[in-house]
Amino acid sequence: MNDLLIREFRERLRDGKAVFGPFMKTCDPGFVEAAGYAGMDFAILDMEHGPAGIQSMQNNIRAAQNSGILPVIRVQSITEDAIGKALDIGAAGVEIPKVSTAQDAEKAVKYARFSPLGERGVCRFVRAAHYSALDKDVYFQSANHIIVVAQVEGREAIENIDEILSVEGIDIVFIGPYDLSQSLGVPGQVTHPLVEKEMGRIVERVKKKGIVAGTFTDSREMMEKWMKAGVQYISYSVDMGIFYDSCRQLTEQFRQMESVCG
Ligand code: 3PY
Ligand code: MG
Repeated sequence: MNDLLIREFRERLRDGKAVFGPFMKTCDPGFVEAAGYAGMDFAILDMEHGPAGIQSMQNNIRAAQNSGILPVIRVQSITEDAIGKALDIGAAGVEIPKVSTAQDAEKAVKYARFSPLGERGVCRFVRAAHYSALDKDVYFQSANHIIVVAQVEGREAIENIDEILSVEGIDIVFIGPYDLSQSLGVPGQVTHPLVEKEMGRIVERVKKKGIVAGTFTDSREMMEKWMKAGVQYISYSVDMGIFYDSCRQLTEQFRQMESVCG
């Protein structure tokens, strides 16, 4: 189920192309399916800021696999429980918030990968292992192909960026511009020169290390700016925000029509 999605995703990144997807807070798998049918590459199912619990997430993952969009879970913390459960229900990737030190990055890899790369808790009766229907060797090998995304989003992470980048097993380093802006004293100002300068520096260091850079964008301008800078994992807005924008635009169009027709 995930193998093909992960292979295609990794190939795109290896070819220097960008991948694109939203954060999603929905508890309704239908929205995840719709994002897949729209051709998006990945969905970041958000357990850090979203209300969905692990049971809803399991169905969100089924929907993602059904419509060909890579399911990544943003876990709530760098803990064995949060990371292990997300992978056990079948996430093809985990996105770890607030990775600020090399030790944080090491913990993320340790909890996300089986031996010899890490020490992920083992149970082969979970959805990811097809409830034991998958051959054990196949499961242990294929499970280690999952994508690990480390979010760097504060001053401490900036200070420790080289140490974080030297940890083996991180596929994507993702800059969280909102938390970063707060940490730099300009909360919410994600296009503030101070924030853009630090983001630019991190992107250069990440690329130099041969790691994929990612970030969050919530405007076309931001998306274009960071794609031009070589950011390949582009998250754009949030399901609720996308829905809100659409509703607002339609309402504005309706009000204009009303004033002409009515
Ligand atoms: C941030 O901007 O802080 C994120 O975590 C991504 O939205
Ligand atoms: Mg954040």
